[in-house]
Amino acid sequence: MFTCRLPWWRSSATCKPWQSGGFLPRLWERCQPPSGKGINTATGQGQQVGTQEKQVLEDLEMPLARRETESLFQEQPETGNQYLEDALLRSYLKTHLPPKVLEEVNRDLERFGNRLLTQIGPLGWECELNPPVFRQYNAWGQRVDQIVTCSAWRRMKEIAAEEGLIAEAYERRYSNWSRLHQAVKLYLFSSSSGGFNCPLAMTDGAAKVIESLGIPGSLKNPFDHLTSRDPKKFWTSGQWMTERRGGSDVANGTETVARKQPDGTYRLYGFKWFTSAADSDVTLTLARIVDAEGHVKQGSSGLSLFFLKVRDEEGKLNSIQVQRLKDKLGTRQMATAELWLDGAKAELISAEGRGVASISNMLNITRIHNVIGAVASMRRMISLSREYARKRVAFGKLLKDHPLHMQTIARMEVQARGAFLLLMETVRLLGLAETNKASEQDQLLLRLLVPVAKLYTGKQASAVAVEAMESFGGQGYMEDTGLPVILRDTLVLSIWEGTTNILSLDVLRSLTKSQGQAMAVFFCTVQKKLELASSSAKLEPAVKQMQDAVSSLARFTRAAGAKGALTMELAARDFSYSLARVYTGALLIEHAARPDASPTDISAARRWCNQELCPVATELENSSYEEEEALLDSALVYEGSPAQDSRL
Ligand code: UCC
Repeated sequence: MFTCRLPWWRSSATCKPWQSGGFLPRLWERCQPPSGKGINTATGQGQQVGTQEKQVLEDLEMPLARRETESLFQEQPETGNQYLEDALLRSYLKTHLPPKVLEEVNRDLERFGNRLLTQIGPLGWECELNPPVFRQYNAWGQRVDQIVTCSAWRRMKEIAAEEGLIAEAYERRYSNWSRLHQAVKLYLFSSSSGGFNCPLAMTDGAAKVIESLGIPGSLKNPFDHLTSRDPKKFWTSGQWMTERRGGSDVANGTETVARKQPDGTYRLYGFKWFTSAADSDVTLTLARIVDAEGHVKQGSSGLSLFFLKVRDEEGKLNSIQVQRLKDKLGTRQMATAELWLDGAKAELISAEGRGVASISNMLNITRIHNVIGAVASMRRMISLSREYARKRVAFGKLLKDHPLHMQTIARMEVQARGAFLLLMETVRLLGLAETNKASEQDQLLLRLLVPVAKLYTGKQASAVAVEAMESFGGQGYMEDTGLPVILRDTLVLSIWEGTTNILSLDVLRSLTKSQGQAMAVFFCTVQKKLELASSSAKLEPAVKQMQDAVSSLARFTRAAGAKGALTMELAARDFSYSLARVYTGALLIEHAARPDASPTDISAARRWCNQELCPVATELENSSYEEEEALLDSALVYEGSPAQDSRL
């Protein structure tokens, strides 16, 4: 089953049997339009039945037709070593890493690129074909609540440890560049990981929370496990935040309570509605502590953060019941469960009532992982689309020779490049912050860029995945090509870890908390990057467009100060998009202003800056937000619906 359904771009790794005439090429064969020759298409009215029968018999024999059809096999688009094929990644590393670090990282990534191709990619596909199953009872009617994962999934965990996909960031052997090295490995890993990037995101987030708490004694052992390179020792973590009443509104939606025990630990009671990678070893979760009178405090300040092991030493669940696995559109390789906590033993790890603030350290890391997933997904889809264009003939020539087709791919490429540089910038700042090398400005910028990058790249990735799928025509819609898997797994990126609107409000939160300083740092940083390009004639139009956008953004921020909270809320998404486009524009220009920049770097920067860079200013100038306030959008949306109709 496995070998038959491997998607074609992974073929170079394991599919030698069918590459030379196995099952999959026949699927392609069936998808080809019938050849004019050899297959009888001329069954006109006047045709004699006898002639038809003769023709059918001939067709069944099909000596010529088969030869013809076989020559019409579509050659498979294949990607090679992802690292070696990623010119932008390589040029970024060359530009930013110190030479000694570059040398080592380069070697590691080239080796890793080969391992992805030969071993990890096929395992990832196996994970897709063998999603987890839930076994609630054993043969004797005893409740076992087992989440059964496939061997490839478990192997992926070992590989993650061997490759140091978490450890790299915490060992800091390259100081501030370690975080970037880790992020690049995760970026290469993501699209081949069979969904294992999700538990790694949360594991990284948990390690980050523990580290930011100063690795208290009780968490030293878990921290060592979470950051281990030893496959036998490595643990993954969950992040159980979402309950029935609130995925976004965690502060009001969390019903789980924590009862203190005589030994100082807590027992948790509640229902967690989405728990991703529910097969993880440990988790962080929020709950409300019950006081001596049996009361809990509602709202955000009633929430505290807990650490717990999912199973005990014997492998028995920690007073947790699995209700069921979620039936999701995508990320089906990974078990997402509904869990009852029925007295799960846990350790309080935040100050009481500081649960949200503490877990936001985890959120900011998982949001960066989300960006990694988004950029990786775009890169994979574009690589495949580009390869296909080199091999597929339509209207008498290769797709790559059709200007309109190539324009479409080029537009996707511009998006992916921008998103990649935004990711690298965010991770670069994170690396500085984690090695005490970040200035206060760097930290403010990092806090602002995480939600901006998460919300913007999530949307970009969804759009690019849909567009890239279309570039394969009908083949893109076929399950056994593997493309629908990428699309489904991409669509979650704008939802989990905070939806686009929630993240837009987080952008405002970060600005408010810094009392506007983050915005000042943003402008200053963009300006510096633009100055680097001031002597480049080729970049002049892009720089001019950016200067105009920066002026518009500055005008908006000045005007926004005088507007009410409602206007700012209505503007939050457009504002966040504007920040993303302006900052990304500055990064693309900076990259294109390097002495050894390629024509592609320059073209990407110019094309990026050709779009509307500051939509929020346009909307404000058109009085859109005022109009929306006055019209009350809910009235517009519900006009004529039964609930609004007073006669009903
Ligand atoms: O769990 C999920 C799926 C897991 C899968 C992960 C895989 C991802 C990897 C992908 C790889 C391809 S999905 C569930 C995720 N849930 C969310 O993202 C929650 C969404 N909701 C929010 O983010 C909300 O904005 C809340 C929960 C943060 C709002 O809470 P509050 O309590 O109403 O917000 P407050 O009162 O404004 O903030 C409380 C404190 C404040 O600090 P103090 O008290 O010092 O002023 C805030 O500044 O928390 C601080 N805070 C933050 N600090 C809030 N958010 C942040 C932040 N992002 N960074 C720093």
